[in-house]
Order: sequence, then structure tokens, then C-alpha cells
Amino acid sequence: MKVSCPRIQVVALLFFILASTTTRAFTTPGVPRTSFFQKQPLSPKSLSSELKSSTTAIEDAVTETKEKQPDLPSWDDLQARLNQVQEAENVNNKPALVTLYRDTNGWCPFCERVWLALEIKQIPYQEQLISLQDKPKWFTQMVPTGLVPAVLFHSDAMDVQAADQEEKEKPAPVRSLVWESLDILKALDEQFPETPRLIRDDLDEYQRARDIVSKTTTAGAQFIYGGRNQTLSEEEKQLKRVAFENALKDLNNFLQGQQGGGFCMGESISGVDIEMVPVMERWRYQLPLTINMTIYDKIKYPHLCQWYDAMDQYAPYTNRVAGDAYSWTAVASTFLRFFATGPNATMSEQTQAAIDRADAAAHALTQTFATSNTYDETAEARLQAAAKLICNHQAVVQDCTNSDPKSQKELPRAQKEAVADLALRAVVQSLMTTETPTLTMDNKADASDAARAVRTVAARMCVPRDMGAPAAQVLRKTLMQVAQSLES
Ligand SMILES: N[C@@H](CCC(=O)N[C@@H](CS)C(=O)NCC(=O)O)C(=O)O
Repeated sequence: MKVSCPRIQVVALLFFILASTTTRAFTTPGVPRTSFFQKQPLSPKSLSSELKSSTTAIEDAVTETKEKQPDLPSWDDLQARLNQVQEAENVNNKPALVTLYRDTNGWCPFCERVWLALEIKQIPYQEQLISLQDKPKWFTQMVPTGLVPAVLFHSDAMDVQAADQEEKEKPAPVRSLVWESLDILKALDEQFPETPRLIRDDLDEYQRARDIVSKTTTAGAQFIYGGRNQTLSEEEKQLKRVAFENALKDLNNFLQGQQGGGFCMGESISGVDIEMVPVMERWRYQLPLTINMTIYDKIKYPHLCQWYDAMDQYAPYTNRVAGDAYSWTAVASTFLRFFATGPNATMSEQTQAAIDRADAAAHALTQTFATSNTYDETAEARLQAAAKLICNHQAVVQDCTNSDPKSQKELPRAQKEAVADLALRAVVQSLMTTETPTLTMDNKADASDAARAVRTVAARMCVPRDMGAPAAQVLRKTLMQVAQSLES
């Protein structure tokens, strides 16, 4: 699989550097290894005491406004309600059997493979987020390559599980650390044999699928990243484009031959889908903007589109691990800017055109937030969104009122933290009650300031870094509803 070729690693690394400077709205400053928004949500008990002390200042600041909004609950109230719901639904009550070390921003394609495998296998896991720009010493000492992903198998918790399942006669799993995404996938199959087996190296068909996928990603990398090579002639670039398109056709034809299900091996998802999906996901959303090439093309590649559709409908992928159209689009624009200027600060017309295209596409997508219905609106998605906002509300308020933002500078920030805070509480209340939010403010300037705040939050959110795509969709929609009610 060519996504591990050095050039792609360099691109991926640059991507992370970029991402970390563009979309930090939902990380928790000062807690580099445990961003609340990036952890699986919902450890409400441990958060509630922190919330109590942290909300005091903002509560004081909004006292006056609060009197005009008697029905709006405080963050403590919202947290308490969330606790009740989560307890009733037994959320997050299983002990973690493994720790996944992945990148802080949720951009690493290799991490995505492992993350997806854990979701498919439903292995209870905890996450430790690693900032790739400032990797902690303990991590580089622990993992010989210093790269993410890595997975620690907890023998103690697995012993407990084995005992629960009366499987004591089985050899106890070894507490071990595994790195390299494909090795981790194999280890997950071996250590958790009762979960769906993903790597089918024993089957010829699986090897054939891997081979075709590998050829496609290699050809794609050679065209996309080779295209940036100034020394290549137009003719050479064109040849690389044709080679990539031919590889996509081969992949499409291979997928046509697979029966049912739409996955590479037909009926069920397998390791080869997991290997391929991170790069295909990025290409789907970004290539139309960056190199004017559409892969999700039902005329040219109908069976590849069916594969994309099968992935989209596959909950373990879509609900948490997949990036969404807006996030990849917004990042594409910033990514292009990052590469746009060489040492002498020049920018080609072609790159400028791609940047303009990507910016326009990102902006157009913000206009669909109120009506977007790509994903089913489930109670789980609402809960995930509410939980993330509750435990990150301070950082979110600070970000959407930041007068000196480092990224997405074109988005207008609000001025008053207090009104932003109020609007966000209206959002959470709506998420938890499913009632359409109605928030009004007597002071028109405050109302438009609050509307600005929630619109900015919607455009700053990033999937999958901050939450899953369905949760982000319902959160963005609710943010828009609050904005509209403030502006009406
Ligand atoms: N072959 C490795 C590649 C892992 C990799 O390149 N990870 C990148 C992030 S995408 C990384 O950790 N980069 C940090 C660095 O280079 O210091 C795998 O499949 O796990």
C-alpha cells in the first residue's frame, strides 16, 4: 500500500503541521495530551468538578443577560442532564482493553486505519493524543519509530475480560505495544479472535485486491504529488494523469467483479478497505479542488462510487472516523496556501485558481449547514455533539471571540464572551431536548454578536477531530438555528 511511501509521509506530516495551525478551536489549551474534544466523549463525573470552578467567571459576567433568559440552563445544569442521560444509556462503562496513540488533529491516515479497526471490532479503547509538532519525550522513548499510530494492549484489562467470559483457559494476552498500522491491524485480529477478522492474507482474492489498491494509490501519489515537481514537463504530467486514471478504471473493474456488499471483498468490510479508505476519502473531497479531478464520478467509476457509498453507510466508519466534506474542503484550501509560495514568495496562477476554488467551495458548504442532511439525525449524534460542547465550552467561547485568530482569519469573530456563552448553552439545550432553539436578546448588537459567534463555531469545527460527522452535522444545524433565531 503506497500510502506508506516516504513522499506521502512528508505530505502527511506537512498536512499535520498545517492542520495544527489552522483548526485548534476545539482543543483544550494547556492539556496537550488529552484534548477533551478529541477524546471519546463522556466521562462526565470527572469533568463536573472542573466545570464548576471554570464556569464561575463566565456565569458572573452573564448575570445581567441571564436574568433575561431565565429558562436557559447553566453549564452545570447541562452537565448534570448529560450525566443522567449517559448513565441511563450506560455510555462508556466498559474498561479500555487497549490504548490508541494517534495524532492530535485526527488527520493521520495511518491512525485512521487503526481507529476504524477498533470501531469495527468494538474493542473498548482509550486514546492518547500525540502532537506531531511537539511529540512528548515519553512517546518517542516508548515507540522506536516515534510515529503514530501505536497501540498498547492492556493485559490486565484483558485478563478481566477473559475471566468474565470464562475463558481463563486461554493463554493470557501479553501486555504489549505494537506500532506500524498494518502490524497493529494484524495484532488486533490475533489478540481479539472473537471480533471480525480483517486481514485475510491467506486468500488469493485478498492479495489481488491489495495489489490493485496499491497500484491505484501509487499512481495517484505519483500524479498528485509529482505534479508539484517543477522539473516535470506538461507531457510527463499528462502521462502520470493517464496512468492514475487507468489505475482507477482497474480498481473500478475489480470492484465490479465483487459480489454484493460493495466492499473490496464483497459482502463484508476487510483490511483492504481499511487500508484504502483514508487516502480515498481525502482524494474524493480534495482532488476536485486541487487538481480538478473527480473520483466520485458515477459515469466513469460507477463501482468505485458504490464502494464509497458502502463505506458511507457503514456506521463504524461514518459515525466517528470519517472526515466530512466541509472539513476536507476547508483544509484543502489552507493546505494549498501552505504550499503556494516558494522561497521567493511566488504563487502560480494555477495554485491561486485552486485556492480560490477551494475557498469558494468551503464558503458554499457553510451555506448548507442549516439544511444539510447527509447523515441520519440520531439521538447518539445529538448526545455526542452536546457532550463535546459541554466539556469544551470554555475553549470554544474563547476561540469564537478571539480578536487575534491564527487561522481562518476571514471568519468574523464575536466580541463578547458572555453572549457567545449564552448562545452555546441554547445550542446544547436544543441538542438535548430536540426542541428547535429560540433565543432572543433585547439588545440588537448583542444578538448579532451572538449570531456571529455561533456561525464561527460552525465553520471552525473539524471532523473527525472534534466529533463524528453525524454529530457535527446536527451541531452545525443547531448553531445555524440559534443564529437565525437571534437575527429574526
Ligand atoms: N508506516 C507507518 C507510517 C506512520 C506515519 O508516517 N505516521 C506519521 C503521521 S501520518 C507520523 O507519525 N509522523 C510524525 C513524524 O514523522 O515525526 C504506519 O503505517 O503506521
